[in-house]
Amino acid sequence: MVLAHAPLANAPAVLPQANDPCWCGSGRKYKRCHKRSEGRVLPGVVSPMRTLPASIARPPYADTGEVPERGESAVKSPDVIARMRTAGHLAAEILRLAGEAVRPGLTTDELDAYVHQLHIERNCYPSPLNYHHYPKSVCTSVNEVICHGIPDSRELQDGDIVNLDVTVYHDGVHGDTNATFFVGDVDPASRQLVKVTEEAMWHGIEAVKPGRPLSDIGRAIEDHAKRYRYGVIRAFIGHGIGEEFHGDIQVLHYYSPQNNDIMRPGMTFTIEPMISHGGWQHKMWDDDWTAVTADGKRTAQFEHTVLVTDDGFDVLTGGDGAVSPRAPWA
Ligand code: HM4
Ligand code: CO
Ligand code: CO
Repeated sequence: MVLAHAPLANAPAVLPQANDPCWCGSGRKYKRCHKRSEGRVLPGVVSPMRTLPASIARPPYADTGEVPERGESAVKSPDVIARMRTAGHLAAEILRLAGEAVRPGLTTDELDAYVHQLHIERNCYPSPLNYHHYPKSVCTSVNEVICHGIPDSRELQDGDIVNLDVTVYHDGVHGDTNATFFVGDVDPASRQLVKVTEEAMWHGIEAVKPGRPLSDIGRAIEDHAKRYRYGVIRAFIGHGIGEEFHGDIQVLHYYSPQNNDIMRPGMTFTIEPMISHGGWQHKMWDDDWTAVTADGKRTAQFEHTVLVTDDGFDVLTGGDGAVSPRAPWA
């Protein structure tokens, strides 16, 4: 088994045809052996957990990694909403600054160190850190990694796409936003995937309206993805958010008639579609966090935290200074 999965660094410059014997000497067909892992993201080394100054207020799970049972109501008070607006702006600013730092050669762990520092400077706790024992302050998901990629020693490569998912905890509430960034020169097909995914998120946001079922959001997202024959990832969904990082509300990114809870003014949740060049199926790395497409095709994601208002929506992580401030056509 070890030989059959020898490091890719041993691969020859000229690779075999799919049905020829693998270069590694396993005796198996190349397509049944090392072709599977070629061009795939490989796990690197994860550095020790970072610490924060004692002055920064911590969510309930920060010390133990255990998340208390959920109990928050879906409709938030004006006070919670006001604090979420501030948290949302801080998350949006950190995401923009982190995205501006993306370049070939930077490791995702170096990005994590920078994002961690940006939180400290803004009196924020990075919500992912120790949430269900997640070991880092941001999720960094490269190419076929769908979400929850753990920052490690892997260097970003020219041509990669990388999603940075930032959630801050500030003044007792969370603000959650993410975007997909280009590393150097990216191929046209990947650029289109990223553009269409951002558009799909905005189609979902524009479907937010009190009195309507949550399923309107998934329908709008799925319809847009289908126009390009892209896949909508099913296993990861938008969620309620507020004093809890992940609340009860579930926001599917594809159409399901069961997703029929009615949107009410004061509800807050995320819309965060993951869209792929291939199928919707995923698999997990052995770290139990990193989700990748089963077919190895690239995926992109964008996310905002939204509020249902009396006549539509308000984007708590949007506006000037956000990576994706508003619908491109609005
Ligand atoms: S944990 N990001 N995301 N994401 N979790 C560390 C970084 C994380 C999540 C997550 C998207 C949707 C849902 C969830 C979630 C439970 C079921 C425990 C409430 O964890 O819903 O977690
Ligand atoms: Co998540
Ligand atoms: Co989220």
